[in-house]
Amino acid sequence: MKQGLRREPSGISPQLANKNRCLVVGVLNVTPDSFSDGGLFSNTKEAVEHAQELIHQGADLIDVGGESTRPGATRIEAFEEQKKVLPVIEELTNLGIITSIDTMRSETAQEAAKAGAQIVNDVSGGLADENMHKTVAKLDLAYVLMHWRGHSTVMDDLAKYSDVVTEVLKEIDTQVQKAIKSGVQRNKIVIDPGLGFAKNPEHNWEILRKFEQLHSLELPIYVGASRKRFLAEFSYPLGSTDPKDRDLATSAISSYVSLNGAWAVRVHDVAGSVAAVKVTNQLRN
Ligand code: PMM
Repeated sequence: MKQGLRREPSGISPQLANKNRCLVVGVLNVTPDSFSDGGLFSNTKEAVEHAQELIHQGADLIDVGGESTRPGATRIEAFEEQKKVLPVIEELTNLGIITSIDTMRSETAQEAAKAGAQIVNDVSGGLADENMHKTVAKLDLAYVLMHWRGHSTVMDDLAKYSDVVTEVLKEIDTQVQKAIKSGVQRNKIVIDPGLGFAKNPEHNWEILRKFEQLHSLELPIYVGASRKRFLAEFSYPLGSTDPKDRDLATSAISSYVSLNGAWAVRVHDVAGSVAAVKVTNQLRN
């Protein structure tokens, strides 16, 4: 198998840069309704404890989000989002834990950066908030720019492609160019194909099968496959509909994308993906 070169963004903490392998990002959704861990960690103390547990399992950093992007989810107000994520980021920063902020809002990205977040993870790639790119440029942080076509209420209707990989790459490149025009340094950008966002299961599989084409933009690659619907048929126990039972399948995806040069995987079950990326790193080196 042809293995893609693993790229990483510049300006990230040496703690991350020195790993020299696919990073494992632990998901911390401080939301009442995220589809996979919804409601469990919605107060600061519990959220911080869960993040510490993920770090204990080997997570390299924690992605903190306050707004659900579950299919069909409705939006919350910015102040509500910030009320949930900012105390958690502040506390994790005080504990020496590296965080990214999962938000589509420039204002939340800015406040999260003040609280200590080191990476902005924007599932809309700058499409949801016209000030996001300018804000990221000013903050001078690494920026995960995900492929996105519309908010959760409409995204399933937007899953129409004649050639999914080509179109996703073209749309990502458009946003990359816009970000650069707004002052974001190209070497701070990480791209993400946005599995499950305006994509049906077959679209996700097609993107994964043709993963090496994602390297054509010569930017680091981030992958969020964890517990998503397209893994449902590979649940264990077989036939389970509980998203947690997609963790073994998620680890299999982590092995595959790590072997193919992903910069990072975003996962709920950290232990499985840490084992996966460490094993595949042996094979890559
Ligand atoms: N997926 C979710 C949330 N944030 N961020 C990036 N960069 N990529 C993703 O695929 C992604 C994301 C949705 O999953 P969740 O509700 O389980 O957190």
